[in-house]
Amino acid sequence: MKRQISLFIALILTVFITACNKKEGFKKELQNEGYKAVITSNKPLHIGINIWKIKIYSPDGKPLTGAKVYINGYMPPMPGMPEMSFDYPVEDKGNYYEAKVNLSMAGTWQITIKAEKNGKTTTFKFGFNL
Ligand SMILES: [Cu+2]
Repeated sequence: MKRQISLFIALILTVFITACNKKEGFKKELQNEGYKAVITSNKPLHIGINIWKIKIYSPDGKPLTGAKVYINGYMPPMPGMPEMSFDYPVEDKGNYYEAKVNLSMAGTWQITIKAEKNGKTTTFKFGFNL
């Protein structure tokens, strides 16, 4: 009976851990000139609106708060389709920034994040295939 109970608990834990892993979502770290941007999302990259939590750190390691943050999504031209470029809304949430990134279709995306504070602009870039 004890053995059955521990097997049952092991099974529950396995299911739980698997479910958690599936929910892991999306995480990306970017660096430029000592600045760092960490993007996290509850959901993996998907077609539609992706909600990204973006934390930006200055070279001293402290969160870069009160910056003006811009995010652009660019898709190069595809056969039968011109290039596309979108500026996404970004909200300042205090110690992080929240962006609603609408990835409107499958294909190659290039993301540019700009953080501007006190006349200094730092740019982060990355790309992926959706
Ligand atoms: Cu396209």
